[in-house]
Amino acid sequence: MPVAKPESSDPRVIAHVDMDCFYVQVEQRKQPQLRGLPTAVVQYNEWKGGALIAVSYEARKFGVKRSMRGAEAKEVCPQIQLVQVPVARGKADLNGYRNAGSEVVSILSRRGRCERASIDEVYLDLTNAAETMLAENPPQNLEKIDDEALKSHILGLNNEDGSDVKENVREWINRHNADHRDKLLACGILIVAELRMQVLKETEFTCSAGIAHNKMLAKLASGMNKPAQQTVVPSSSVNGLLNTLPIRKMKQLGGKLGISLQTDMGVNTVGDLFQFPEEKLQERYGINTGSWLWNIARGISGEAVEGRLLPKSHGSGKTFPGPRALKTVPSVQHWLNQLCEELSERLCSDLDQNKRMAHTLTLHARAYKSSDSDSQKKFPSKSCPLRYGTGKIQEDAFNLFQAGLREYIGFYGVKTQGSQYSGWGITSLSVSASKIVPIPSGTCSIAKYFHGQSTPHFSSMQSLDNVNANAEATLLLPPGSECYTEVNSPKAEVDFPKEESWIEDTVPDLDLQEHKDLSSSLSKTQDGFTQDISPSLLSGTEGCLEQNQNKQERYITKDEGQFKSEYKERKGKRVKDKGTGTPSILELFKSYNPHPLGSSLSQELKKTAQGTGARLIIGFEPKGHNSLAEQNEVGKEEKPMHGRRSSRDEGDGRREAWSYNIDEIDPTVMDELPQEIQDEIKAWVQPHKWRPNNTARRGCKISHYFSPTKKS
Ligand code: DCP
Repeated sequence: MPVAKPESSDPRVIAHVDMDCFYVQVEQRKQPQLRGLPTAVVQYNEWKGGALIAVSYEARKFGVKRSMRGAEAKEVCPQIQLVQVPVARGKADLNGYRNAGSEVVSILSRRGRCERASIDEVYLDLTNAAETMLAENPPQNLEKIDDEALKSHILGLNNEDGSDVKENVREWINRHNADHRDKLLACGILIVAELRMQVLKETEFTCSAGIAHNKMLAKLASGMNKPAQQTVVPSSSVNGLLNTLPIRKMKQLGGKLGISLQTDMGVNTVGDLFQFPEEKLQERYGINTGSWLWNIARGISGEAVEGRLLPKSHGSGKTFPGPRALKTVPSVQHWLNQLCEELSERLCSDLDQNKRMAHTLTLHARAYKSSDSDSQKKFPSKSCPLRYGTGKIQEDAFNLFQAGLREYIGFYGVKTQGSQYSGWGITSLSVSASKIVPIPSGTCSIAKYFHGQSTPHFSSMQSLDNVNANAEATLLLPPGSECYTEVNSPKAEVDFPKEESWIEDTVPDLDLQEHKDLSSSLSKTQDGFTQDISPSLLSGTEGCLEQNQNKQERYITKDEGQFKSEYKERKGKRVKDKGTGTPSILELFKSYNPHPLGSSLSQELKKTAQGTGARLIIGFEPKGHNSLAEQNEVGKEEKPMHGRRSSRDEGDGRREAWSYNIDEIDPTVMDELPQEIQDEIKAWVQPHKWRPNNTARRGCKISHYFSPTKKS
């Protein structure tokens, strides 16, 4: 649920910048002869001319819309130029668009904290830049104001018929008697206009922007005047902006909460929401959500701009509409392999360029059953710890799919169908990698990890006796602290590529989106998690080596002397001057042979596991394993599984991937679970620490959650 955060009393200057018809602009830059012509980018699937995924503003004038297919667009605009999205592995290849977005981000991040929100959207916190401008060169003293700034739309500014609109804007910017908030916005107008012009000059792309005192209002404003314009929301205009705004247009209200407000409370506009007392909203939706709703109805939002230039997750997906639905397990496996290959490439590239590793692999699918009264049932999304290496990701994703399918159609349906059609179809598939954290740097270097010198993951192991206490402390820093800042600082020598994005034919699930938003707010309320690197995660990075061998090397600032000299020998002149001369992470992995089961680390793991005898299976069961629910059924109790082990655990090498010593539960995986389940697990793991929060709801026990017949 969203957490209500009061807006800081100090006014902020926030901008939301959104590229105009982004994919079209990227294609027009590649083919300049298309500039100024009605143009659209169409999806890979060519049926009826392909689905339109981006439409130029020239084409929009003819009534061409994104919901159309190419053939339909040709009917309303015969001269339209249709450009097919680039293709790789039988699906859209968005790398060119991601990289183009990164070019823009690197320019926009020059004036303040920058949060990359999607492939073509960015939030900027320009408060410091605006305060500095106000102190040193306030707008009221400016004689010359750039035309781009004068073209701004200031909500609430009275542009009477016949008055010179630009002159009105100039007066507003130059006002001496404006309050501090408006003066800051005036600075914001100038800064954003300048940034947008810089983007145009350096990339040839136009963008539009909203400028306000918080993210929510800035985002609402950026879409109001497109293309290539900016819109400003002074405090005095907030109520006017929100009053008639449909409730579902608000961030986080596009899903179930928005529907509930409409159907249960009769709220259709933000103005309707404004009428409800805070207590009433809290009564219906809980304290936090109620307050949050009350605040947003007034345009109040304390959500901060996160300093994040890199994506929070990577995803790859594809839809299979109508007759293209996948109806056999082998066909699903074929496509999963393609998607996982792409995902793995992006993970390797992220590891290589940004020194980051993802911890959680998630599979989403949409499905139908042709002969079932339960046609509303959704295909369950499944997650597991992410292991690096294309083959491992493929294997794990396929296991996740099978676990989901078992739950969706029932165990026997999966068992009996083989490669025969058995009444189900998959209409969309996607895999994503999330919980991406930087590899701890400095004292907690990856080399030390391999040499067993420090890692919180193994810090409890007796045999790893040379644990460096300082290193451990560094590792335990929550996200957002040292390690993270280093990677995200605009000055850091990192590329800013790759944004989380889903190809057009991956239909984003609004409910899932809402869930994502809500769970991210939730996770912020929890303790910072340990930035550990699990062995399952590390084994397999050797796959990245091959994939990246021919790529330009980037360097990490670490002190692994032995690797450094080896590296220099091998790479010699490939050392770039912007790097530090220290080895690339990939080189580092080359020097190590991380066999998942044969490694000493794995042996340590096994020893520890045997020592405590405590294991917990999270999320789903691999083939040949009892599910947690099954285990509980056998034991006829819902209790922590200390000391309990399935007999089928023995001798199955894959067990390492799915089951845990309870000391080693990956907190990032726990974040995926419902709060009450998280509390329950935490109470088992660290009773002294978590018992106060152990408020599991009745009927929401862990066995319910994992059970295929889960009702709650
Ligand atoms: N996109 C996609 N599939 C969708 C929606 C969008 O592939 N269903 C891609 C193509 C868009 C890009 O994402 O160019 C950005 O989407 P926007 O919604 O921001 O739309 P545009 O940038 O195309 O146009 P606008 O100027 O209206 O923002």
